[in-house]
Amino acid sequence: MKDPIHNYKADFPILNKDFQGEPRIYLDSAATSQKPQMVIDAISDFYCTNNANVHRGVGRMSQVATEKYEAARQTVADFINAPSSRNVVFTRSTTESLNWIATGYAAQVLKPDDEIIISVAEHHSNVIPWQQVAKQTGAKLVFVNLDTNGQIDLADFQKKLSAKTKIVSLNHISNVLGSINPIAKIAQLTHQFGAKLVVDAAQSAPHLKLDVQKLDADFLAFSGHKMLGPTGIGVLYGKMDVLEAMQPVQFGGEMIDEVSQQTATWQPVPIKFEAGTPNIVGAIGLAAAIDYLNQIGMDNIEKIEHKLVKQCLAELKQIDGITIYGPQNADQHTGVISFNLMGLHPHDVSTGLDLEGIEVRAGHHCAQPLMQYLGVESTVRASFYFYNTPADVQKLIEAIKTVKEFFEDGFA
Ligand code: C6P
Repeated sequence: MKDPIHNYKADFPILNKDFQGEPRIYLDSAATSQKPQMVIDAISDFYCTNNANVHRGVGRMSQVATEKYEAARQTVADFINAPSSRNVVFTRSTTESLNWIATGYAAQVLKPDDEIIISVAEHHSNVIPWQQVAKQTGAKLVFVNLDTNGQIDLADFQKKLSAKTKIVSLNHISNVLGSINPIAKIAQLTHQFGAKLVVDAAQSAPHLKLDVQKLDADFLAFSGHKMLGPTGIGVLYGKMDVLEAMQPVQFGGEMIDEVSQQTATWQPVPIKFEAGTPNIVGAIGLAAAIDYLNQIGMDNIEKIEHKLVKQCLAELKQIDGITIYGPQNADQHTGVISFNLMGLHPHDVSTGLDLEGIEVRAGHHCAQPLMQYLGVESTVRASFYFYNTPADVQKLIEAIKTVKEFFEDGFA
């Protein structure tokens, strides 16, 4: 277990270096997180000492590679408290997981006039697969609104839930607002109508202790790269009944049981979904990332981020002409803060911050329906992780003030 005042940046080679000769503060972890040396070493060690394909050869290298790949699946299962490693399917990303759920499960069960409920705050990855499935099946896509804190409006949700609802698919944490949805409560309401709940945990898996059994989600999706792991590895968790009912979306080597000229049968869950050579080193890198997160403890990560958010919100609120979107109180907030400055375009603000050595994101954050709902085209978004420090927050605030003064003086 790491000491709570550990200098986390020291574990991340990229955070200890200048970028293009200048110091830089990384506040874009909601887009992708940085990687600790431990993860980089796990990837490099596998390629240097053990590289072989999995689930195929009887050779010892292949056997050890298979053991490591399956151990990584167990590490993920333990991290989210899944009943078994069989509930964990490796995918490429949250996006791929959600697409597979929509195509492999929902498209098989939905009928014309059935309803899928999502929210106005979903990432495009949790909108477009449902639009496609709705078109394909004749089901209707229904949008639930947000309350003043940027969370799912539970009254509106209950109004829209009905016997027609077959799928509810919602984010656990909004990638724009940082608001946390009460998933366990949403699951209880969803299940009263016999519908299935899909949770987009892309922004929660890196930051909160996830317990899929307590949340009672039927499906849950997240990406390795936002939680210190490499890109190209994602997770699709499912309860066994829905995974058994779900059809594979990709076909080929490894996922089959027997193949004849005209027919084929599948391996059991989860291998039936993992056609072809999987991202072996991605899974091993993700397991190393989880080991690192466990050394800190997800509770400590929450505490560190909560302090940063509290400091940042308090300081931002002192800036004239700022609009902060989402919850205004740090207790309901994770480390994602979106804002705009009156009269300034978010892209100009982020370019100004970039020149000040601060990496943030500006734009619609792949959530255009949310931008329409908020009545804006885009926002500036700063997103924190446990490796950020109070000094990083202070530098962000000073840089925002500098950028604001620059533009205001420029236009005076
Ligand atoms: N959000 C962001 O900057 P992928 O790209 O498949 O790893 O994750 C997609 C995704 C799905 N849901 C939510 C809530 C997300 O935040 C994301 C990724 C990044 O906000 C990149 S657009």
